[in-house]
Amino acid sequence: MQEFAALGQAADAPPDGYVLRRARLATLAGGEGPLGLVEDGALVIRHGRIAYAGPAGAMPANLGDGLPDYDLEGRWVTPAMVDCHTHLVHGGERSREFEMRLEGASYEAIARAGGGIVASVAATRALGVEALVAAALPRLDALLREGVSTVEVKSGYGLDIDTELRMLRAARALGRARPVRIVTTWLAAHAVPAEYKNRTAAYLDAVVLPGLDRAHAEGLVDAVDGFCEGIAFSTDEIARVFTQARGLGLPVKLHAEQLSERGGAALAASFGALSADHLEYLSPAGVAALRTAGTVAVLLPGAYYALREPQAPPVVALRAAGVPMALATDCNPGTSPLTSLLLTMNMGATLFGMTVAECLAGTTREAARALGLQGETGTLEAGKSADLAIWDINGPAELVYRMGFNPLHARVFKGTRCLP
Ligand code: DI6
Ligand code: FE
Repeated sequence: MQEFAALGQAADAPPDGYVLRRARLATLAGGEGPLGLVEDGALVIRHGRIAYAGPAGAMPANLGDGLPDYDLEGRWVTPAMVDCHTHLVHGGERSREFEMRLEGASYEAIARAGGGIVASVAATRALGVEALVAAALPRLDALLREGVSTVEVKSGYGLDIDTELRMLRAARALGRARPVRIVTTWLAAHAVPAEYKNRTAAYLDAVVLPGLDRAHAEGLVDAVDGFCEGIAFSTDEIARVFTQARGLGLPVKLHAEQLSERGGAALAASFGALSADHLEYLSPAGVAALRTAGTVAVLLPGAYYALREPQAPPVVALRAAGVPMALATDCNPGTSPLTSLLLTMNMGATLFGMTVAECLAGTTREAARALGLQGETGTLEAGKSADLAIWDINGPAELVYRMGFNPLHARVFKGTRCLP
């Protein structure tokens, strides 16, 4: 049996297969308790996929025959993490607004005064694809260093067709620049740009809807999102965007009930949305609608924290209803300049009252579900992509408990060991 470090890295040819032994597993599927724990575990990886994950003693005899063995020396293995809601691609930063909020200005007041999302638009419009990639890479690398292997990236800081398309081209380029799975989302309905002020319908007609057709035709878009809010788009306006998405066969998701209750979650559920995100002001009727549709509630404690939002999302009601809950960074320059999914889990527990198991499921299995990738990643199960995070910890709770500490030992993406 060899040391795990002997397994070739991303640059080397991926091995046909190998066995990982002396592993402790949190499979998030079969095993003990809600985390699916296996104390003396083994994994068989073949052609980048998991062929077996479970007790070493129950591994089918011939499965690992002829494959090299690697020793994890009792380390913990979880599914690689999934950040299912980010605005990773954008120009500039907004630390000045942070200072204004410290001086007492509200997010809505800053937005109405020409700051907010619209302020990041000019900075993003100024950058070409390469510069957008260069700006996003340090943020992506911060996520990867903590064991993330799948990242959703939204457009929404271009608000004209060319820049929105450029943002998505940059997102796709990130997936070629690093060993990571990038999932793209069309979010032109994020804000109304200055040139369409008070002409929201015209903005939808001229930019959001035709741009979506183009992004789809170019293969740049995996899903469609919008911002349903008093300072952004109404449910009727979002319904137009979602109807277009449905016509193209694209799944939808929505920023809903973040700053006020608008019925966005129920609208999203009525379109069979993959997820409804934020949800601080979600009503009981909204909870019921998500439950019926099987829509994932994506909770974003980074934005809640940065805005010092007085109301937390209704975790108790979501849990009682059995709505799947995911956690994501919402990495964006305005309300969540956060690039740590580990800290996000700590915030989910401390600020929202989620359990350790909910936090870990929320950044793996449920986050994958929020992207429609539940068949591909997010658990340690035979048949899925071999996307693993290997940790130097005493137990999974330590991942949620610590703040500002990164115990990642190694990351495996599609079976290939990557530098942390
Ligand atoms: N909700 C948010 O928290 C971010 N977008 C959204 O729809 C904020 C984006 C920003 O302020 O730049
Ligand atoms: Fe967001």
